[in-house]
Amino acid sequence: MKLLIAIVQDEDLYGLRDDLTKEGFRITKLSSTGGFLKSGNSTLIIGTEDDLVDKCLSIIKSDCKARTATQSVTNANMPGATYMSAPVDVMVGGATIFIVDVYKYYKF
Ligand code: 2BA
Repeated sequence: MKLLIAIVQDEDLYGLRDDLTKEGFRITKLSSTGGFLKSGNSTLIIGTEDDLVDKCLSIIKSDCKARTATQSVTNANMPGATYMSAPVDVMVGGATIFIVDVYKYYKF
């Protein structure tokens, strides 16, 4: 058994959640915050059998889109430009996924 930890953008969450549950995947959604943009995203915990991992990944891949977000970066290094901030575009997602082996799985 594998545990997929998928960090996705909130914009993709509802379609993805529906598609995964329709295909029989069990998911837990956690509200999370990215360390860099400090904006909300969603983390899905998905426990599944080894032979279903590829199917799960292909659903996530087709539902989660990369987007550009603008982040203000403060630059205090330039003389006379103390704490001026400049907007910088960063590409976010589709999805960041970690896959880990499940040592044991209990359901009581
Ligand atoms: P954030 O940390 O808010 O990062 C948003 C996007 O900002 C990232 O997109 C990346 O393009 C950029 N970024 C992040 N850290 C950066 C840095 N130190 N310098 C320059 N650009 C940086 P993604 O890579 O697609 O990540 C989307 C979200 O997935 C992240 O939100 C974070 O919540 C999570 N994530 C990504 N990689 C992770 C990792 N290795 N461990 C834990 N969470 C991760």
